[in-house]
Amino acid sequence: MKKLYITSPLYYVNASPHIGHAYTQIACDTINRFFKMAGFQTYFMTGTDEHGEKVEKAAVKAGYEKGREKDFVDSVVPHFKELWKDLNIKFDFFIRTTDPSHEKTVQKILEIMKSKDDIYKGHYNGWFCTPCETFWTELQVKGKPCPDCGRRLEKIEEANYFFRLSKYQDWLISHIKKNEDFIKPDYRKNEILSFLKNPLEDLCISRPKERMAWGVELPFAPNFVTYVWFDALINYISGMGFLDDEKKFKKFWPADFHIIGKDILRHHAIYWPIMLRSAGLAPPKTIFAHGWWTVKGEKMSKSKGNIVDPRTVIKLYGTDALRYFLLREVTFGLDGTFSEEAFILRFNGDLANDLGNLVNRTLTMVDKYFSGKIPEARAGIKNSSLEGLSRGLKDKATHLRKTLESRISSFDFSGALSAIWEVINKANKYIEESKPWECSRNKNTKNLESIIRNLLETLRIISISIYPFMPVSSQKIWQQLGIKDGIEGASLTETEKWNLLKAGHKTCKDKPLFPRIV
Ligand code: ME8
Repeated sequence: MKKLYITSPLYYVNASPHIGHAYTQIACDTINRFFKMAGFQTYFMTGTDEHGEKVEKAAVKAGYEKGREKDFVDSVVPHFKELWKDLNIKFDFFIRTTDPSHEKTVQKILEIMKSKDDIYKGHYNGWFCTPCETFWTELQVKGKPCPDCGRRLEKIEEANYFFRLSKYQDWLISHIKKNEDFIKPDYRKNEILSFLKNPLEDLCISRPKERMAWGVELPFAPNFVTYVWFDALINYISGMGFLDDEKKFKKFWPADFHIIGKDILRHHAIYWPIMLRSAGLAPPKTIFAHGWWTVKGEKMSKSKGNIVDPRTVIKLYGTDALRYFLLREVTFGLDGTFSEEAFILRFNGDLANDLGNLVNRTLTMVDKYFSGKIPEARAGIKNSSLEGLSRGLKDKATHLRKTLESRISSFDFSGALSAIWEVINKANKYIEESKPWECSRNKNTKNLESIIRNLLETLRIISISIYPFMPVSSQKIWQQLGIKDGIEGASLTETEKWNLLKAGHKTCKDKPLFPRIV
């Protein structure tokens, strides 16, 4: 069985999650569900990034004394878990960087690197951005604020430990050039390659405890804790059994997909592969950096007060509509603007009009013409125009799988959804063109059976195909088709088959899936 190991970033627990965080999770969950359905043994890991100065400051701000950071993070983590539940994010493991097994792994990796002389003690003289948890050199900032977030930097001059990034620079450049899927999209790969044209500075990987003690202690220097990024990146192997489950680790490592936002690409595409190389481990196969959701052209941030809270959207319009909008509206990789107007347009157009109506019209006809029972799979009249229309619909629906596979494998969620919508639109058009009401009027039962049957088969294929994106609606359509088993047990291969529904089975028409927003 083919395996797939997919990871999300670990979210900082300094504040509650917003639409941007939900976006990464939904993308990971969709890929995970899709490959599971395609027969892969998948493993999706997510979690929380709990150490470092940013979280420590948030703890103090929330009224926790220094030394009680763990109580603070324990109080925040449930908010993340609850939101993932509300968004239907199905992960295999939730890792916290305060898990003892993770901390042990961090220390083990540090020891391996130290024994290879890849870690040394030096003097740090530069700048630090707490909101980004990033070190900057004088040359990079030239008296300006943080190049990433534009906020004020803190000057740091102190003894610290360093990791020899520079030693591996040539190896990394050649690895990126040789492995075209390593950094995606290609324009992000080019950004990293151009960054690597300048010599890499060694990375400062410690903070002295006297200034910042909320972190994993360096095993060879108890007065220091590990720099939060160095600690957090190691989750991808610590949560995969690097120390305690060799069999699992061998099976799933290297990770297939690290899905991240573009702001944390340098950490993932430069620090992380070099850390792995130093520790004698293989780099991940693909790192995909998606864009940002902005509000009126600005990145969402708590301090700007322009956060879109996913819970509010879910309450108003439902989880599936949010999942659909985020993955359909913007090409994965590019930035997108979140607005209620755009959301409502998609909802009323794609969900209520196209998909919702198709389900509703089809099941209404099953009730009206066949007392709610699935008609026999009969061929219509040979060589008729109906036969041509029906073949067109069947071909489009049963060929969908290949398109979905190629688009989702290249992270083109929007393209995958638009391929599904082509089938939905074709089915709606098929109703107009085949005119089942005329067959009913003319008592042409054979053709009427054939039309309704074809529509039901198309709905069956659509409900499997939308499952990775909209698991709740997919299950609802499945149930309306009268299928008792859960949709999560369905396989993608069933979308290539026709006439699988059992004739005579009762359908269960329900209320509209997506009532129009007025
Ligand atoms: O960076 N639009 O955590 P984080 C889209 N702990 N994505 C957004 C976004 C937005 N407006 N805002 C944030 C960290 N994100 C580290 C990761 S991994 C070992 C450590 C995305 O909570 C962001 O790009 O600040 C990132 O991928 C993720 O949310 C977590 O951000």
